[in-house]
Amino acid sequence: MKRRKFLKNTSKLSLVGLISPDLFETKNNSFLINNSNLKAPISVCTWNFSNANTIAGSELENGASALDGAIKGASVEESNSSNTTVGYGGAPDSEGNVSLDACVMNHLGDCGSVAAVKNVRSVAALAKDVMEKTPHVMLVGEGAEEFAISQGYKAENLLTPSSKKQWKKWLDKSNYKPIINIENHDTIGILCMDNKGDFSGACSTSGLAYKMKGRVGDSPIIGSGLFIDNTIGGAVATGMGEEVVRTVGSFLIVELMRQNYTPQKACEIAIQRIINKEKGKPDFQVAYIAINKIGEIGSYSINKGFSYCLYANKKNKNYKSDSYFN
Ligand code: SD4
Repeated sequence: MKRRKFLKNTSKLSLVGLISPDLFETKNNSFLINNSNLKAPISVCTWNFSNANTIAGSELENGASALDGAIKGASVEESNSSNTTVGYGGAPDSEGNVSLDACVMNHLGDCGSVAAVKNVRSVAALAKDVMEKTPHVMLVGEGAEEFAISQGYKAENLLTPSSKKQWKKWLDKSNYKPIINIENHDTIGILCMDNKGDFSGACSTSGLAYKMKGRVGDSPIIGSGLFIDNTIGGAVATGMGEEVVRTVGSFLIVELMRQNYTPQKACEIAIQRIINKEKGKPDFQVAYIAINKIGEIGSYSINKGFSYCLYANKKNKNYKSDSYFN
């Protein structure tokens, strides 16, 4: 309650100019304070993953920690073979091998990450194991796979017949070109606030379809694909990972929220950073979602077509995100 009051008061300070809006000019130059009525637990995730987000939300209702809720939600998409951007059924690299990236971060600021992992679908859980059972933050490739097997994860071929067929079709032209919101979308980034008001998040992906062998995007990079600060909130990214890494997007959003920007405004500023580098309309998509300590939600993308799910007050709903270009 005290913190809530503090945030409201400092929001007013930012409106009277302690934080200069000119520093962060964006398309919608608004300082809307979206006072939230949302109460913990809350789960918010990228895209229309209603099932994943509802399962995460129900876990939280049943007393799961924010970290376990986020991993449970991510695992739904990791096992959804029709999602070709996450886990089992993910689109392969240009050589036909599915390789996965994921990370998690908890309320203590601890984090774990895995990248370029083949043959193991539950990479968000694996990232948690890296965080909890090793002295390290990140394991990649063979080392991550060996660690997974030592922890009892099942080794399996992640390339489904349908993903193989699509890849073979792509091979005919083998022209690497991301298509906004068609191919290369559907990474799950999920932010949870548990009954205690603590935050955690997870991000899980197979990356860009037909990427170069060994390519790693933003999703396993702490601060780019995901960042949590329990005193502030959290943010996650989806879309063209290279652009997110170049601007350290999720960390940027959390730091802006620390300066008392709303999650919405912080997401807009982070997208604006990417836009500023581009001449003309980018032919790729990047989208962010964010949440702060008082349950305010933000979401913004470069191009239209992005949506997110919010589970709160025991209900899950999909919301269309605002975008820079309409
Ligand atoms: C990546 N950001 O590897 C991921 C791809 C993605 O929805 O988010 N797709 O660049």
